[in-house]
Amino acid sequence: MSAQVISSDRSRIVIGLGKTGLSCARWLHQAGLPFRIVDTRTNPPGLAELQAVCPGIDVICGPLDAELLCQADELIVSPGLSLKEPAIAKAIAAGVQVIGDIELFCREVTAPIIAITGSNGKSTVTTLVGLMAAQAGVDVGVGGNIGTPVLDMLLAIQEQGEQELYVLELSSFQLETTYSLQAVTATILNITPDHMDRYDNSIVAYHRAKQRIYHGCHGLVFNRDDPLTTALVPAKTKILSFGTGVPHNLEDFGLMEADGVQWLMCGMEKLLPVSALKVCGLHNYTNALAALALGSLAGLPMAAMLDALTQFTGLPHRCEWVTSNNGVVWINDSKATNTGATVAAIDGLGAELQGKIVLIAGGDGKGASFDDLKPSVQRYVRAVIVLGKDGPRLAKTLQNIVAIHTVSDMGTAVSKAAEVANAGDIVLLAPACASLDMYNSFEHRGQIFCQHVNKYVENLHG
Ligand code: UMA
Ligand code: ADP
Repeated sequence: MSAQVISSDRSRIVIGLGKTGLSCARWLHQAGLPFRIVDTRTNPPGLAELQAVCPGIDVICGPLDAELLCQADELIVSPGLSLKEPAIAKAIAAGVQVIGDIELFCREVTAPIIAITGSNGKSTVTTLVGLMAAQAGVDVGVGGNIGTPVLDMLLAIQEQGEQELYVLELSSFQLETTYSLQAVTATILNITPDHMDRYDNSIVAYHRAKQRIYHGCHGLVFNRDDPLTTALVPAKTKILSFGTGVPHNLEDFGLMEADGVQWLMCGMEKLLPVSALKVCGLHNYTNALAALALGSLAGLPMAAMLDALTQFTGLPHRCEWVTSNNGVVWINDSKATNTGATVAAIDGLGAELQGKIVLIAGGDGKGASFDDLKPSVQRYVRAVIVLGKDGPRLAKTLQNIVAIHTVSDMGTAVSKAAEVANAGDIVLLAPACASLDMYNSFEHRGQIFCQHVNKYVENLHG
């Protein structure tokens, strides 16, 4: 732990009582630091647990009170709330300090941090780097936007001691309130529009938030295929790149075809044929290359990294094989919550397919345009089955290039897909939208899809 101690005489307010707010409460409570909690919801999800863990803590639910926030010295804001919320904006204007859970974490740990952001592929790359480090015998902690709040990892330190390395998935929201990251290695994997509802439809504002990951970093990994992932950094910063082309120099990572075999490359060295990976699609090959670049800048041995790569079977709800029936393969990519992810899934699967893709899509489009889907849909998709809040907008965007079927629930989407798919096709759930208009989470949406698919196949076989 660093010597930087958080002052105990500050008036501190934690805003939000979801996973992050609860972890902040646990951390501050065990540190003996006074705080209050506010949440805009009348019954926030963490309320019962908070009362059990830190009884007597002052919790204020309902609309944010600007006057209360302006009186605080420090606000610890959860990522789900925008800093543009009027009461928070007013407090910032009044000079109140605003930080997030990642900032608290960074101020406390001394072990190196590998930090990963991007529009898509974050969880896959974060998991891969964590597995690579573990395979190399490093005591590693993996957390952040991927699901484990970082302050819960800090609490574990008190019992087990600090780990040797932390691998953090960071969202643009978390980066907005982080100042002291100074990662040993940081990356932006790619930038395509996401969360446009939080960034006033401005890719510039979203990009600016993502770029904060590079502040004070010692090593930087960028994507050669996406110029938005690079940054101006001091000359002493070590820089590596990855991309789908042949690497430009001996330490960079890329792909190369030799005698009909596609290889993961480091410079001119063939590392592994892509056929040795258990995940498929060009986007997953670039995820593997990004993880190799991050691991190698952090000093992980190549043999252990390659072992981890060949063992990795992919995360649930990311281009996950569900079943195959009558020559039709069913794939669950519920985590494709923006157009960039859906394009990657369609292109990745479509390129290696005999038949066509029947796409199930729709949900909450978070204010983004669906135009970027058009070329991939035109090339690889037989029909699109749309549902959810932005289903009609999606249908309107794609209506002149592909057959559209509008449905109101996942069960009907699955039976319609079965009706229009031919042998050799893939039915792909890759919604290009968040799930919260109809489901609790992308996992919930994926589970409901899988249940309907499995029920349909069971019924077929009597
Ligand atoms: N909310 C309110 N009022 C409040 C506080 C929150 O209405 O006072 C709403 C938010 O608008 C949001 C929801 O509650 O819709 C959850 O917000 P939160 O900040 O409480 O979220 P947590 O439960 O703390 O979970 C957060 C991340 N969620 C978000 O950023 C929305 C989780 O990422 C992350 O795993 C967790 O912290 C641990 O770090 C989820 C996510 O969807 C998976 N992230 C986005 C993404 O990946 O695209 C950024
Ligand atoms: P994130 O954590 O950024 O949401 P995930 O690793 O969970 O990323 O993958 C989410 C979805 O994004 C996947 O289901 C897949 O459709 C798509 N995807 C994964 N990797 C990439 C990539 N490198 N480029 C574009 N899309 C990707």
